[in-house]
Amino acid sequence: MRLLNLLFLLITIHVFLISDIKWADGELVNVTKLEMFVDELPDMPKIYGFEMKNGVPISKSLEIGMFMKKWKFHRDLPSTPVFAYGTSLDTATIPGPTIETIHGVQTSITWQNHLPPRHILPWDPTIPTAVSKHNGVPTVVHVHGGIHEPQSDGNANAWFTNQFTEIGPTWSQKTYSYNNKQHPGTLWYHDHAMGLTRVNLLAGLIGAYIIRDPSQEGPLQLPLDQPLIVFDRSFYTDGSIYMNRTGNNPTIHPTWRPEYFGDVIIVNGKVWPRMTVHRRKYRFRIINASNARYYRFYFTNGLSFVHVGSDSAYLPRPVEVDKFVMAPSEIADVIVDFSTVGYDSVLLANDAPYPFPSGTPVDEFNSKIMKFVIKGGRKTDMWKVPSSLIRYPTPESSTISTTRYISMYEYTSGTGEPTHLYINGKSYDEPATEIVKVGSTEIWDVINLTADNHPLHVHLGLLGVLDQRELVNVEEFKACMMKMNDAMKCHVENYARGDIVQAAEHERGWKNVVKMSPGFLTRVVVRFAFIHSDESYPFDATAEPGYAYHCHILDHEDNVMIRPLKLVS
Ligand SMILES: [Cu+2]
Repeated sequence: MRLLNLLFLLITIHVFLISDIKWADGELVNVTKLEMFVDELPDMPKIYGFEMKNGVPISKSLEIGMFMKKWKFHRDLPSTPVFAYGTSLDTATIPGPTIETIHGVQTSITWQNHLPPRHILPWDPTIPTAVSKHNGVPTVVHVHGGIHEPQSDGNANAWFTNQFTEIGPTWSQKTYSYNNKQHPGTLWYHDHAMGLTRVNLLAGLIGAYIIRDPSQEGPLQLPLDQPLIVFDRSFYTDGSIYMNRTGNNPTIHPTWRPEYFGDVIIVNGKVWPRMTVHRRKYRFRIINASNARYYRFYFTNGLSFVHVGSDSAYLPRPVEVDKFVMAPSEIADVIVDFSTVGYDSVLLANDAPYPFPSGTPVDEFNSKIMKFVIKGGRKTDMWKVPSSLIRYPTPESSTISTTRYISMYEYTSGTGEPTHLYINGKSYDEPATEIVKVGSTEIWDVINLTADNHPLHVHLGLLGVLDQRELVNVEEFKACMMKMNDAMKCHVENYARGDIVQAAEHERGWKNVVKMSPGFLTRVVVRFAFIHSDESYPFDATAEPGYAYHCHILDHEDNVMIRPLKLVS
């Protein structure tokens, strides 16, 4: 009898596990049925990475978990299973809590994986992927834009599963230390596990991280700020997140596709939300947390954006624009002045084709982002847009030690469908070729041989665009590069002599991500030192497991547009 009971129990467990494997399926939500602007924009909870002692901020240790829970993305959509960051299951949110830190005050975070044995989204074991031998979803957290020790940088192979039951080959510590000694600004944290970045972020593992420096920023008297984390998703009618279950080359990669695009646009965890604002200035820290979607933001009534920062760094002076493009992972720090608006509401809209720049035009749905409902009369607005902000050494004046070529390739199958993408014709596993000196500044000539724009992100370093040169006879050059994989031997100088295009004015400061136009050679200064002081890094940047640089279209990064970056002294 006991044996029978045991057998029954085993069968039950087996059936449970099998049913657990089943990923969401069925019919997609008809987006025309989702009414726009019915949910209020949430303000994500704040977690403080410091504490006050006798009026002075001192360092603090935090524990932040990753939880599976249900999240309500829209009034008329059933709750969605997600992976969410938070201090508890109850308080975890999509996006996760905003981590507030103070310049120069260390924050230590123990990231805890409380995720279930299996992923809620289909992933693809045929691309280089972190795979747990038993059960468990591999995760590892990267603070994007952070200048941190390699052991706390979120190396793709430093992953861990629930309770640290299993760890990746480069895992070294449970608690990450963030010194916060860099320039003040907007960063964001997200998962970075090998081959799972696109699904782990799609499931919800994203959040904002802010470094404030009251002595530098106080005198600017900028308006109070609000993060706006923007991403696109599609949903099944049962509320679960849609992720394709079949790849574009299913015989090679069963589920991987080159780009994920969703039907609806989500801001701070709500589909097409609305935010009630007063007639005054607001500061928005806009983070594009989409897997692959670019946005070209504009207000339908012509209201403008005043950029005060680009990615994590302030600009030397404000730059006013009517429209601007954001690639995945880019951050725009903008001021919007509602004080003189003659309307009761304004729409934030998008007209960027996908893939960018020459893909499908936007439709009625993915062209809408959110609505600002403007309440009341004109307020006395104490906030200012100062004529100058924070000036760092300009990218041009840097002392350059090395120039290197970085080439972006896309490979296709016999049917012409992309199978994988590489940087410099190499996979991630091949030894580091970008070996850079701590404290140095280099020029990277980035050659984009593909048809799409790619956002290049360099861990640890800061980027400054010099210019973009159009390639002439690009097919001839590409043929040579596909064969030789060597810009010098292929005489790049004979091809990089088309039109010279300058970066947009609001993108001429120090950045963490630079958009690489297709068919262009983009010259970028890469600095491996602080920009706000001459001090050296307060950690050993040469330690293992080193850093990485990669395309921030997550579906590209996973397969495998990412390369190791090694620092030496
Ligand atoms: Cu890419």
